[in-house]
Amino acid sequence: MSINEIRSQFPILDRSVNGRPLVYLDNTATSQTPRRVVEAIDDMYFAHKANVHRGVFALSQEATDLQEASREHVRKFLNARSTAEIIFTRGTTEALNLVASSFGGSTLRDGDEIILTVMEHHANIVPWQLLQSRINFKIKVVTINERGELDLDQYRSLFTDRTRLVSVTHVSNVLGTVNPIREIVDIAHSRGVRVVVDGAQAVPHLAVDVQALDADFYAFSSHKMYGPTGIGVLYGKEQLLENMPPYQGGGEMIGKVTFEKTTFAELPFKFEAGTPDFVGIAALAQALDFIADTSYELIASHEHELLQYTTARMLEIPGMRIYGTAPDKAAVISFLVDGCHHYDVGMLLDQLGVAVRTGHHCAEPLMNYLGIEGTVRASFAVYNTLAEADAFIAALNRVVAMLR
Ligand code: C6P
Repeated sequence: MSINEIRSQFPILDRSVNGRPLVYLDNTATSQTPRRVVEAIDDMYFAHKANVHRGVFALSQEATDLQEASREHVRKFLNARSTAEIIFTRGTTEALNLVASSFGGSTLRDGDEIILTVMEHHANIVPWQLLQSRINFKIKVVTINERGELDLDQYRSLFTDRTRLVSVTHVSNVLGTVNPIREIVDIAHSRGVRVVVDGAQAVPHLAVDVQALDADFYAFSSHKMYGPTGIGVLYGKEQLLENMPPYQGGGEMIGKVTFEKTTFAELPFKFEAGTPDFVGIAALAQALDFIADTSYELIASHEHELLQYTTARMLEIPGMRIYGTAPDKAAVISFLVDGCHHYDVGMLLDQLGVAVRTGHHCAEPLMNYLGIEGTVRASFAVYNTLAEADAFIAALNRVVAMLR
């Protein structure tokens, strides 16, 4: 499939912003949505809307079937063993809160330790800190080298006989670094320690096989991988999920309720309290099909070309500093230009039609570690083109000339 054929599936890419053709380079925050996903949402609302797992009537059965077909799609997508291991959430954030509250809350004890990394998104830091108000455990932090890669020797040295859990991002939303998850998992498992993986920035770019990674939990959001907003997935090994208490209470997650005692539903429903976003869940299957039809091979090779080309062109600009230069890197470029404030760069780029993100990217501890307030971040998706990279570089040169 050509990039132009891919682009034609995303109507938003044809619009202009501030009188210029839109160059959308904030894909790490959220990617754009192909027509087939929006059509699936329409179809759910216009033809199949009824509450799921509740009605005996045909419409409810159809909605339920579409939701559960999507769960099977996600199972295949991650190569999970069973659909019991696929829990729908509101996003990565809710998935990580679920793990911290339910798994962390039921397994950690006062005096225990967990390991995070300095490149974590707030969604993989704050839920653990909230849990610290209930349990007095310690958070240890893996640092990075000058390329933005995790220091695995230091990681190994953090383990003690009180280490109970490692929670780590697969791909950094700031540095782009692709972390060696299998190695990280093996090191932890050899000490009997469980591993949670934040896959929010991995699934848009690379194929994930949870069995090959041997991760105990894996979380991601649909809206960053061409799917609808408001939907995420938590994968967990069945035996772990089986032993965890429910995260929220309400309809759907129960077996039998009396005022004296409530029993809980089987997996995965035990963790899906209330009416789910069955419209979004059904449409997520179309995003997975879009990725399958496009293929991760094409996504990876095209994004790699965009990354290499844009990085080289950016480095021609005097005073350019790029944060994150790992050889194994997703197409995310965080940068600062000497003498230019990151907000000014972002706002002026917008005037020229280029959408990038500025600020701390919800990774303040990483910014503190790097000794900076924030960066400008340009991030690519499979529909971006080399011509857009050129437009971005031309706009950036103009902005830098203006600010200096
Ligand atoms: N990062 C970014 O611009 P939610 O908001 O739940 O869909 O995803 C949270 C999240 C968790 N982990 C990582 C590594 C992430 O990058 C994100 C979201 C966006 O970088 C929005 S802050």
